[in-house]
Amino acid sequence: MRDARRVVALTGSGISAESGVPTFREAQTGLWARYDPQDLATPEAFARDPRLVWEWYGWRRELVAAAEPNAGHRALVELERRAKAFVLITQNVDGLHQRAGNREVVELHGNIRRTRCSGEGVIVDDHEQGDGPPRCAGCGAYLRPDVVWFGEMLPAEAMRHASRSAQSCDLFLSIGTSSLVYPAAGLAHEALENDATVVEIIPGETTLTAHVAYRVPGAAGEVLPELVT
Ligand code: BV8
Repeated sequence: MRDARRVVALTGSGISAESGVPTFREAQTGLWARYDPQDLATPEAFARDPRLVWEWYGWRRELVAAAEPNAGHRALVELERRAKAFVLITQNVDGLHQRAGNREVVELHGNIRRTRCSGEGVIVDDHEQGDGPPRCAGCGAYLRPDVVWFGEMLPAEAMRHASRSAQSCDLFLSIGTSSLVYPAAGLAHEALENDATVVEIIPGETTLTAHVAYRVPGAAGEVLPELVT
């Protein structure tokens, strides 16, 4: 990694697992065990049952608020400091990379700590806490988490920046992601098509594994500090 000139890291929920934030497809605990996150993280679910979806995000927000960045997050802060050029792209919505100290984080799927009006799209910082989603004081539409749901477009500028970075890097790290969700999962293939070395850091195999130069099996919090220092 020392002589890589342009490094890109793409992270998924696996990097936050050691901070106590359940990975996206891991069996959810307690009340939420019987729900498939993929069914809840959709505009249709929110339209059908806004209170259920709002409460699911409230539960996740509490988990995120109680979480601390782990050694994996901190290793990427060190990598940003050391690498000649470094771009951190995340699918995660927990804001832990920013809390660890990364200065520039490309958030492809939004951020659970932000709330926006589902009508006007503006970010709403303060709203009353009640059961079920509050309504926008301006237009009366429900407020919603500022995340990208399945079936929704990713933020155009973030995706453009991510794709350009993947196409021009010489080292692409895929960290803690099952590489199932598109278009984010396509970034590693864009790096491969441009002759970058792709390294996957993940405990098990994924659909990407067969295509990468190296897979480093293990937890991000253990592997990354070794790789970066
Ligand atoms: C879109 C926010 C236009 C919400 C999320 C082709 C092109 C474009 C779209 C599609 C396509 N094919 C299908 C689609 C539709 C869909 C999609 O990809 N579906 C998949 C499931 C097939 N994509 C979309 O809808 C996207 N929108 O493209 O719009 C469009 C729409 C429809 C049709 C065509 C075009 C929007 C996708 C964004 C959805 N929102 N999150 C929220 O969080 O509530 S995605 C969600 O999944 C999270 O953000 C999460 O980060 C992301 C990816 O999951 P992972 O992070 O990989 O998590 P997972 O649990 O799967 O894996 C974790 C891994 O970590 C595991 O392998 C585990 O072993 C490992 N691990 C565990 N512990 C550790 C570890 N690794 C390291 N260290 C550890 N300690």
